[in-house]
Amino acid sequence: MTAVLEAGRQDTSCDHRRLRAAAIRVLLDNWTGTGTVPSQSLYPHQWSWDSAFIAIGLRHLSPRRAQQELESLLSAQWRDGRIPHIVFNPAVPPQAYFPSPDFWRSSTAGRGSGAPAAPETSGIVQPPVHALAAWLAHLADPHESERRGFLRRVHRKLDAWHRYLAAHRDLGGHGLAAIVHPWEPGLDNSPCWDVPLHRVSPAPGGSFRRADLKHSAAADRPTDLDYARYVELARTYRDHGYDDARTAHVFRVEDPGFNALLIASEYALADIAEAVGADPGPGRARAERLTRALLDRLWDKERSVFAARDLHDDRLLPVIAVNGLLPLVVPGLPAPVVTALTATATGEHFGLGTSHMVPSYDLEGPEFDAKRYWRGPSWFNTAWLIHHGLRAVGATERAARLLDGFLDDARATGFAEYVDPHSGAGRGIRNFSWTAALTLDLLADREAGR
Ligand code: 9WN
Repeated sequence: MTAVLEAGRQDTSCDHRRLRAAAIRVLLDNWTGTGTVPSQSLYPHQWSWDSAFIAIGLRHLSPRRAQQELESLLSAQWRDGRIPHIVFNPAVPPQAYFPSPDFWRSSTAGRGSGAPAAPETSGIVQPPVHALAAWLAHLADPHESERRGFLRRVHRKLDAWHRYLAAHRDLGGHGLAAIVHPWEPGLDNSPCWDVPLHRVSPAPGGSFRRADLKHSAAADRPTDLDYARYVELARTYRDHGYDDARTAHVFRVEDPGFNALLIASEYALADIAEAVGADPGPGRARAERLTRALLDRLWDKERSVFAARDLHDDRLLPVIAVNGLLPLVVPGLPAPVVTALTATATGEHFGLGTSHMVPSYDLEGPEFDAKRYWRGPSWFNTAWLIHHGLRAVGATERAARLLDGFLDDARATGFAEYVDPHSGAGRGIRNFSWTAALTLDLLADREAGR
């Protein structure tokens, strides 16, 4: 018996070693010298929340590289504090990704909002996971971080980023940050955005050329009609100088995922402030205020899940999706909310424990599609966040099972972008950077016995 157990353990550690080596290979291949592309084919530039997740994994490989990943992203920060969702690599041909720099025109159209003269960037944002990533990157090697003055440099920039969200994005006036484009929450094609997105008149079909369908199956990606709406929204924002006060923002939504990550990052920013000798009080106070607003505005008691609020009519959108589970990462939620949310995760809508990881959308919802991105498939970054949320609320057994499922799916799919929640089949592209990075992070946890 002991021999069998011992052999099983050796198999696992050998599998883990191979998985770790494969994940490192993906990150080395996708490193450009200053940052990491999510994918060399589909996403050949630097993306904002991808870089945060990538840094969380890179810290196990090279804490210094993890710091560089975040600093290269922050070097494209706008003067108003926004961190753009894409930082374009000038060496990549414009036709490799759409919308390309000549669509966003950040250095000219965004000049009034403080876009840098170079590099070119997009003008929208993505979820603020950066302070959390910076704190974790620092903790991986505090001496190296201290030697490079990392925390001190990023503290000011991350503080400006959070201030941008508080000053320019509280479009509802209740203390939460609003998103103004479905690409901003990172869950681009989620059925959560269907109602607000359908108010947007699509850009004319011939006015742009998609690049994504060269690399991914059409059945996995958004429809042409939704793409035309994304383009129109971005064009309108651009034509108003990316100025939130001047743009009418037809699409404006308070998203529980975006705000939950902001809260986690406000706490991390407070830790960073304390470490550099600044006052952590304001960051913690902001986190507490945001938590109260999240509960008041976005907790859908009837459905036992957090939901997005459409600021067009100030109503909760009755859609159950994975962004509604992400507040599990928020410290100090009331116990009844945690109990109800955990029950929702394990119930029929997400099937945590029987699904592959956590589906991006309600398994029983009318829009469920196991293939199309963010309309059903499970993603590795949301699974990683929910794993940590479950651990933090003491659901350790469930968290451990989710971790095992994550590692199995990463291995079986060659670090896919997302997977079918029923079959586990990989979808989208392979060798996706945040899948590899978060694999490294969870392997490190497993090795440490967490
Ligand atoms: C648009 C890069 C990004 C992720 C998003 C994911 C997808 C882009 C796209 O890829 O969005 O930003 O072209 O579909 O939805 O979460 O950051 O990996």
